[in-house]
Amino acid sequence: MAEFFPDVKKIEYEGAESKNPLSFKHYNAAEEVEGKTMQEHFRFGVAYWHTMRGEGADPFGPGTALRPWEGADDVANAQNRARVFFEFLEKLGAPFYCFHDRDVAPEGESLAESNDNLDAVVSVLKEEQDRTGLQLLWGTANLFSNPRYMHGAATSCNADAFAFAAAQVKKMIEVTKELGGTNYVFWGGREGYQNLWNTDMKREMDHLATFMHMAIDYAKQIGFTGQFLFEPKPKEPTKHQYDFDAAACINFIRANGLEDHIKLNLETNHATLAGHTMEHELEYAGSQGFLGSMDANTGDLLLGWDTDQFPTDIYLTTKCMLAILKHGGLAPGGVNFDAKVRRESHEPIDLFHAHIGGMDAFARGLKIAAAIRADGRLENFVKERYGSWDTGIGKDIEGGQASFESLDAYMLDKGEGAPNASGRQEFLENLINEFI
Ligand code: XUL
Ligand code: CO
Repeated sequence: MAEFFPDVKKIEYEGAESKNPLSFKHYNAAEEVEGKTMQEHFRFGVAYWHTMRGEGADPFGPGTALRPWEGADDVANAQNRARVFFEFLEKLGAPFYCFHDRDVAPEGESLAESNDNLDAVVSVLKEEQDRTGLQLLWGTANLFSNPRYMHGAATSCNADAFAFAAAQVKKMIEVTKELGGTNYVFWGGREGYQNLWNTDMKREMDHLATFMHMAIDYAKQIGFTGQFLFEPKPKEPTKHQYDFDAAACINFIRANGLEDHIKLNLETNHATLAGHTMEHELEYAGSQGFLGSMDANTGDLLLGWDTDQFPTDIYLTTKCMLAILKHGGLAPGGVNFDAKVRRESHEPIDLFHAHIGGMDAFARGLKIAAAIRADGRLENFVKERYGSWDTGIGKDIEGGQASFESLDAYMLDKGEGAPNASGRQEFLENLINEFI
């Protein structure tokens, strides 16, 4: 088969001194950090929808991307595109990928035709996985592009839209199983509302819970053991998405008895749209036992939408990796680049620059986070800050040996509490800067 990136050889780790833009300066797949290789820490994934299907269109103009392998929107070209993708993955050295059903194969005139189209491309994906050893991190169904989902899918007012979505998810769970995917993602594309005048919120959310129980039952029935993941996002396309943020998702999961089956796939730009930082979302999910995987990207804080840019900010990746290491890592999840090159970066080579930059930024974040943890001053500071809970009255409260009455007696006797210590925020910010 002809090469589609003839000017690019396999991207190698060349070290921090290298000036070769097509090399890794920090991502060294085999290098061990805290007892695991970088490859095992990150489990980097490439998003098919952005990398292969993103053309750079925006509301003001059509796509600009030069993609010499593109042609008719038919199954033959979809199969060829899948082979191009694996050449890209192999040369980049990312071990995983992710896709929606409709990214890889054209939608047909009927559900049956769409399923046939999908099968025809999945057989190429399978062949390419077997040839290269590359793996599927997660599969998902596109329940938001087709006009039938204008009111949502599992939360639509139209029961047939729910039924169609169920059929699509059924098929994609089967496909994800066939390809050995380690996770399956539910991003609630249009699961939300624009206007409460026409919306029965309670009924819509109950339908979403019913949908998830059906998905879990079907996965069990066919023996799919991958992890189910919810991907929170607060807005866009709907004004108010039901999966707003980690806290809203976890509440929904627990309220509907889904906690043994669903974790979270957190995305940086979704966190910032929700008014949070990504480290907040990672920490919240991790502390509640729901950290599953991440969609790595970054937003532009001067714009108010999901710009899905590649992450290059070392502070951001350091904070992400501190949270991920603290909560025991992401596997079977991973770090999927849900990110796209800018409309102006329209040449195929830009796809390499973008992914190399993201992988290197995460590798630096990992090394910095590991150094901060090995140093121990940050951890000790936090431990000491909560020292009043390790002995005396604090220990009694945490141990369940206190009541309002006993605390009232304690304070009446003591008169006033112990003085507060400084939070030392600036001291700690300076401490982190020692490592960046
Ligand atoms: C949308 C988004 C999706 C999901 C998968 O903002 O992030 O691409 O990751 O459906
Ligand atoms: Co995403």
